[in-house]
Amino acid sequence: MAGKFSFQLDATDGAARAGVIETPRGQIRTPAFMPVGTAATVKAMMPESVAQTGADILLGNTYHLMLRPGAERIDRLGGLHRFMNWDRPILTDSGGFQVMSLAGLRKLTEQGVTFKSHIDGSSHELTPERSMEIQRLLGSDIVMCFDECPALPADRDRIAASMRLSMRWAQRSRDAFGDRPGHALFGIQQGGLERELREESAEALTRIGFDGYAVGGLAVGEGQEAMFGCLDHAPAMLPVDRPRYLMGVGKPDDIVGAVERGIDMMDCVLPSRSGRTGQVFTRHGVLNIKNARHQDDPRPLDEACACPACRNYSRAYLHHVFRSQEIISSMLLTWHNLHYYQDIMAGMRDAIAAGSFAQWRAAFDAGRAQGDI
Ligand code: PRF
Ligand code: ZN
Repeated sequence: MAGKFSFQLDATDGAARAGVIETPRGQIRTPAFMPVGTAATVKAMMPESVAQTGADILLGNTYHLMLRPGAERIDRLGGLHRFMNWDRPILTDSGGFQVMSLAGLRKLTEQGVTFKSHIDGSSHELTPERSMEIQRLLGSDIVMCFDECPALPADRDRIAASMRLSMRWAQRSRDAFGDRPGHALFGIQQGGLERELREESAEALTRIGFDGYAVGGLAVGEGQEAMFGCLDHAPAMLPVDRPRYLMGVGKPDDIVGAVERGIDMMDCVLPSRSGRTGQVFTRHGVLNIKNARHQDDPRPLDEACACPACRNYSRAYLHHVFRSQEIISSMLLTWHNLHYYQDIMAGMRDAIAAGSFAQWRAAFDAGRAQGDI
């Protein structure tokens, strides 16, 4: 697709940033939260409903789509946007991280990774070159470098070796991606919780040159305090004029803490997955709709929320359909959770633009301290 990809930083407040990514498929307002549409669907949601929650961009997965229905098939059918009926931007993850967390028997070499499908046990290979090809066949707007990362805690030598391999793969990803106007390639910083390794990784990526930079290798078992400790320095190592994407994060307070530390984009399955398990995120904290205390409650999940679940249904109804395992339960709770996440992002964008992020943050904390919800 013709047209260009660009990032404009409009406002900063402390380390927090607000801006806009322009793509041929439309704008992405940052800080942005990307709902996860792993298998060419945000589970339980129509794409037009996802757009109504306020999402500008979705995340898709190389790993899942290459296995089923296959990247070549999606290409023949007109690409991922048309296939899933989402015409706004899509970012695709590159597959390495999902291979390591989901696939059966896997073998990692300099060349790439071979693995067995978690669906049918069939054998596959992913390399930086094949990952770039798959993401091109999908029609991804923001392509991620092929990388690898150890679960934490891991020893320093393991983290360093893995990071250096990912940096060699980043160069191969850059070479294989080529020049594709209107499509972006993001590098992924690794290095665990080690500041020097994060520096080394940021330097390697910056030298290669990318359209955006992700902070990878976090939210892999280290805990929030350690993650924030890393985010206190890692984002500032990356070019100020490019979007910074924190991969696979997180809970509402993780997201707020990440934006506070200079992150522009995030994705997480939490709001959608939790919607299917009855966990509801609100301004006042988390509630579980399964709990018997909701069965006679005529109130909405959150009086201040404008989503269809809150405008049209009581907690009693949502409790009933969850207990009855009715499909509408997943639909309504997912819609609410995604809407709430997008409300958080919009609130932060407005506060950063107004220079009042600290006040917004205090109100966010106060709402959650109210306790009984
Ligand atoms: N790399 C890639 N995808 C990811 C991660 C990573 O480090 C993470 C870590 N939280 C989530 N998803 N490619
Ligand atoms: Zn709601």
